[in-house]
Amino acid sequence: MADSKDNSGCCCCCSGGSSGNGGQKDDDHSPIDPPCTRMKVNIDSVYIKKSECYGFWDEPGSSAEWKLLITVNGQTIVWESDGIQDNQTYYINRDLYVDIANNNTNIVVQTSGVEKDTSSADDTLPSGSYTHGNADNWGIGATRKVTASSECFDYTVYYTVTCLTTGLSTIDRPTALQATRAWAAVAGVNLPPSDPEVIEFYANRVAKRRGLNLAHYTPQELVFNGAENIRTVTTQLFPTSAPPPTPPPTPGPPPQS
Ligand SMILES: [Ca+2]
Ligand SMILES: [Ca+2]
Repeated sequence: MADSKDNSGCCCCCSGGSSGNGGQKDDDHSPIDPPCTRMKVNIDSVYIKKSECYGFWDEPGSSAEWKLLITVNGQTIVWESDGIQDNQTYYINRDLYVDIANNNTNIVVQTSGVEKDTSSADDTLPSGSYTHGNADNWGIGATRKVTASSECFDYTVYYTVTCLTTGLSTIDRPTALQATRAWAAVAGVNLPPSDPEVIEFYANRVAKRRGLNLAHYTPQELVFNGAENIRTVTTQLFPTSAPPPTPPPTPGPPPQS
C-alpha cells in the first residue's frame, strides 16, 4: 500500500516573481499547476502475438521464456514467465506511482526484455516507449498501450493511468466570464445578469460536470481542484472559434394597464 499524500491545505505557494527557471510563462500570471499531482500507472497485461521464432535453427519447442521489463519514470517492474505462446494475453496487474511536479513532467512508459535461452545467449526483445504529458492529460482514463515488434517477437503492453491526488488549476475571472457569456449567446442560454451569478453558473453548471470544484476565488481569478486543467476544459467547452455572440434581445417595456 503506497502512502497517500494528502494535499488538503497544502500547496504550492510560489508567490509571484519566482526565480524564472527558463520556461516560458503561460498567458496569465498564476502558478501553473498540474491538475493531478500523483498518478497510479497500472500495468494491466501483455498481449504476445509472436513469442519466438520456432524451428530447428531457432527456438526448440513451441513456447518461450520471457523476462519483460516495464519501466515508468525510472521504476521497473520485472515480469517473468515460462511457457509463453503466440497470441496469448498474460495478466500482470502491477502498480507504479508517479509524482507530477509540474506541467512539464511527463510519464514515460518503456518496455524491454529478453527471451531466455540455456544453450545460447538470451535473445533481446524489441523495446517500446510511449510518453504522456500535459498535451494528452497524462493519459488519464482510457487504456493505453506500448507495442514493440521484431522479426521473432511482437507484443503489446496495456496499462491505465489514474489520478490519485488532484491538483489546482487557475483561470482568470474575466476569461471565465467572457467565455461563458460568449457561449451562452451562441447556445441561446439565458444567463443571470450579474457577474457573480455567471461565475456561479460557470462553476456549478459547467466545471463541476467535468469533476472540477471551485476551491477559492479572488476578484482576479478562480482556482479549481480536479483532475483536469480548468483552462483546457474551458477551451474545449467554449471554443474561441465560435461565432461572435449576438446581443440578447432587450426586453420590451412592461405592458401598460
Ligand atoms: Ca530463444
Ligand atoms: Ca528460450
